[in-house]
Amino acid sequence: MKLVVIGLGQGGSRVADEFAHLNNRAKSERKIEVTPGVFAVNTDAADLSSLRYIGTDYQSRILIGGRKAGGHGVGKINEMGAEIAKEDGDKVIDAIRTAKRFYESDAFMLIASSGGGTGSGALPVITQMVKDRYGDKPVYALVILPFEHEESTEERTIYNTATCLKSISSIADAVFLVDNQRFVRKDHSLRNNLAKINTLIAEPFYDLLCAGEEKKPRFIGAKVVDAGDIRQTLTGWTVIGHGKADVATIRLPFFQTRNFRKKSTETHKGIQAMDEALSELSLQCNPMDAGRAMYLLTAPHKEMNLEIVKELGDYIRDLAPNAIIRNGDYPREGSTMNVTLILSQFSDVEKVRNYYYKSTDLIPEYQRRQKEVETKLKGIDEAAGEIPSLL
Ligand SMILES: Nc1nc2c(ncn2[C@@H]2O[C@H](COP(=O)(O)OP(=O)(O)OP(=O)(O)O)[C@@H](O)[C@H]2O)c(=O)[nH]1
Ligand SMILES: [Mg+2]
Repeated sequence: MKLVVIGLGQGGSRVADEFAHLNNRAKSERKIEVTPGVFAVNTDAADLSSLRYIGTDYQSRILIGGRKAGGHGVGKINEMGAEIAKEDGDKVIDAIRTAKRFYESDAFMLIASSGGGTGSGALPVITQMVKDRYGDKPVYALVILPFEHEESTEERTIYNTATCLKSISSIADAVFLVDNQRFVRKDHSLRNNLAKINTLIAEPFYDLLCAGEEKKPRFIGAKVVDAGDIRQTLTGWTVIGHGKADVATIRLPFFQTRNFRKKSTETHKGIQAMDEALSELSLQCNPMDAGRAMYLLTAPHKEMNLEIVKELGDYIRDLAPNAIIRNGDYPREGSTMNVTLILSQFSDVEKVRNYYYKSTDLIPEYQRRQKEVETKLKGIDEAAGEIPSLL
């Protein structure tokens, strides 16, 4: 599958930059292309300059809100991010249109963090514009949810997240949820290592995007996962995970026979990779609530067999009994067995529900503060009443 990727705001642009990196990898390691266009959009000029892989021209790194934001962001006010996107969104649409290879793409992927101002506000607005303009291609969103410490110290983060999620879920064909906090769970040092987290966010998409683009017969699986399968799977709230198991073994001659123990070891490795994919899902969720699922097994040819694919299917069926399950295999060289797992069409996501509850409680407080600011401003205006104006 080929994606046009658009990163919005700081977090969104940096993760989009990782997709541009994945594309470079796909080109050099596999001679295929997975992202014919990658763009970064921000109100902050310095953030745009610090990207590494996205083209450096003004059509690839797009500065919006020039006058309003002065090139310095919108300071977490996502209403302002949305307003600027409405005014300057044409710049993004123009850039997409002029991208040389845009017509080869199968879908759009728009990426933003929900807790800030620019990305959170611009995501639903630009998604809407892209959908209006290119209605025939699916438009997916990837939303990066804030760390726990941000939620507890700054309630605006929760409010931004709730408004962003509500707005994007009504427009995008599917919304990938990625929880920053998930990456800190195992490795606490990651809290201060956003670059590493960004790599981990993009990584699970690598095999998934490459599988259907392969041209060399020896890398084409018995059941290829192509853009059509992915499109059929992705709808509504969605999570993704990736896991791998090492299959490098010393190959003694008697091991190459049809030894049943060897076969069960392979199946075991497949389950091990699937377990890791499940525990590494981009957001903690209950698979019972998923309406669709897809898994892709990527492994050396000789390590793959129908039995593993079937075992993995049975495993997922037990965990997600309400889901329509799709699968595929992708033979590659190397010594690892990889599982990419997508769960989609969630009927319930506890974390999203909690954002909505918490920010509903915040609305009266925000309205009170807004009124207070207005009254104070009025007071100062009144005090200036008799002073002559220079205008
Ligand atoms: N994973 C990840 N999260 C990030 C990154 N940068 C910021 N965030 C998260 O994104 C949220 C803040 O949003 P930003 O993306 O910085 O904000 P913005 O869209 O640039 O908007 P403003 O700066 O307010 O104009 C917080 O929850 C951060 O933890 C990043 O590079 N990677
Ligand atoms: Mg910013």
